[in-house]
Amino acid sequence: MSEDGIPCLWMRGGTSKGAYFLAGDLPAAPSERDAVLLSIMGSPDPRQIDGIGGADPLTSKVAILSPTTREDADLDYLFLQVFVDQALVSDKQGCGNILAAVGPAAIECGLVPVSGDVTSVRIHMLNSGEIATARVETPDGYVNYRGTTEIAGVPGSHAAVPLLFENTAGSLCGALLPTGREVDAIDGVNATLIDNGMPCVVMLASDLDVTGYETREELEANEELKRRVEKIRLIAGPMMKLGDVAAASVPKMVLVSAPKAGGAINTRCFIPHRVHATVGVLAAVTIATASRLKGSPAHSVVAAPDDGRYKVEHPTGDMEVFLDIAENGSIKGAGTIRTARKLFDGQVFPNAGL
Ligand code: NQM
Repeated sequence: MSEDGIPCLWMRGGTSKGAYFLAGDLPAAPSERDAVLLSIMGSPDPRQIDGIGGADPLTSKVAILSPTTREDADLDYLFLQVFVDQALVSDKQGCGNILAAVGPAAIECGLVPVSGDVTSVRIHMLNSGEIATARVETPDGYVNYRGTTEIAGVPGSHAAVPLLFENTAGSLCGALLPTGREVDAIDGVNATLIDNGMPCVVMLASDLDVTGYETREELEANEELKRRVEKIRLIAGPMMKLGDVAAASVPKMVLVSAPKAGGAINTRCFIPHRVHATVGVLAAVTIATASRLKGSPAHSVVAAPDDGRYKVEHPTGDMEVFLDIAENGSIKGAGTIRTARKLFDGQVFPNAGL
C-alpha cells in the first residue's frame, strides 16, 4: 500500500454520490485541503478522467466528518462541492442528499456509536450552522443498507433514512426572504428569492419561454435559456446577501410549472449550470415553502396538499418533502425520506506532490 493514500468512504446519499472523509485525514488548511480534493475528484476536467468524480456535479461531492463542537449534536458535517470543470471547491451550500449518507458513514467510521436497532444521529451541518437528525437502521450493531424503500432517480430499493430538519429558514441568506419580498422582478422575470435550507430563485418556466417539462438534456442544450438564467442568477446573488456568486454553486435556479403526475409542483433546477437530474432535498423543501407564499410564482401553479406532504416533481419522478406548519403559518420543521449505500471503503490517492 502506498504511503500517500487517504482513508475514504465512497457513498451514495439520496440521488448524489460523494467521498466521505474524517477531517483528521485531510490537510487542515482549506487551501491545501481543496487542492487535495480537486486532485482526488480529477478536477478541473469535464471528464474527471484522472480522479474518482463522476463528471457531473451530483457525483463530485465531498462530506467531511468530525467530532462535534456542539452539545446538541453527535457529529459535525461539512459539505464541499468540487466543481467538475473549474478548479473550485465551494462550502457555500449544504447538500441534503449527501447528508443522507452522513449518519451511516459516521457509524462506519466509528465516530458515532450504534444505539439499538435504529440509531438517531444528530448532524451539525457546518455550512448552515443548523442541525438535522437522521435515523439509521442499525440492527445487530451494524448499518443496514438493505430495504424496500424506493426513491425516484435511484434504481432498486434500499433501507430508508428519514431526515428531519429544523430552523432551516435563512440558512445561508440570513432570512427566509432575504429581500423582504415574496416576489422580485429581475430582468423582466418574476422570481421568489428564498432560502429555507437552500438559496433558490423560483420562477415560472413559462416566463422563460419553456414548458418546464423538458428533459435535462433539452434544457442544457438551450443556450438562450442558460444565458438568461445565469444573468438573473448573477443579479439575484447579491440581492440574496450571497455576494458575487459568479464562482458559487448557489443560488439554485428553479423553473416551476403545474404538476402533471399527481404531485404538488413540477420543477427543473439549474444547480446552477447543469440541470439537476432530480431535485435537491433542501431545494425541494425551499420550493415547497415558496409555493405557500401568495405572491410567489410557485403559488400560481401549486396543487397544495392539506397534510403538508409535498410531492415535488422533477425530471425522473418526484421527491416527497414534509413541511411541519405552525398555526400561524410559519414552518417549524421539514423532513424527507432518502436512502443511502456504502459503495466503496478504502484509500484514495491524490496526485503525488500535493
Ligand atoms: O438541495 C445538488 C443534491 C443537491 C443538493 C445541488 C441537495 C439539497 O445532491 O439539499 O441535496 O443542488 O447542487 O441533490
